[in-house]
Amino acid sequence: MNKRLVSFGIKAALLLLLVVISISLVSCAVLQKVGLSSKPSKQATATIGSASGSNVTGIAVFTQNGDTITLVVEVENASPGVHAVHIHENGDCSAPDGTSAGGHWNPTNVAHGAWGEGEFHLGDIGNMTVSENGTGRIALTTDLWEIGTGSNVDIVGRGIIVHADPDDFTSQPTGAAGARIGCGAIELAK
Ligand SMILES: [Cu+2]
Ligand SMILES: [Zn+2]
Repeated sequence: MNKRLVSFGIKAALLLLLVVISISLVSCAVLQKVGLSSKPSKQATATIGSASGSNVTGIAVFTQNGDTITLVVEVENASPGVHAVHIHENGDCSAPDGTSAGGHWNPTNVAHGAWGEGEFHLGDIGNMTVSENGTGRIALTTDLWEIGTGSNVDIVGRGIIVHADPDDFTSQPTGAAGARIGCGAIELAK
């Protein structure tokens, strides 16, 4: 075979290899940015259904990044205004009024309160504002929870509760947040 032809062939092959490597590197980075990486971070989710005769639906997503977990709760068809959101002990929404979810999740055995201020339950997420169109969102990032470890601070198997009223952050042990209008069981994402 012609020497020049062979040399051209090798150069062309190397160039093609370089292009393929670049494309795969870029697409990996893009996929990671949009959260579609083949190796997703640990996640847990809860599908929120209505309770106590409400029409509330929603979703809660817990995503781990290193030592921190970010929770995003989003609801629809809720009454406009301020609604308390908590993690309760049981991932059990079988009772029509949500009472099967038990009390506030409180693995550290402290008083109810406002997140990040003095004593507070590990389930004291806070108050979510629902707008006129019935949608609301609350987010929280913390290193106090774990996902799927089976430890006493593992959020899997617990319940998310959306209340009719705001949390006053002082009344014990519930924050006087009223009826339970939304409930979801927290499960490890597959
Ligand atoms: Cu609650
Ligand atoms: Zn509490």
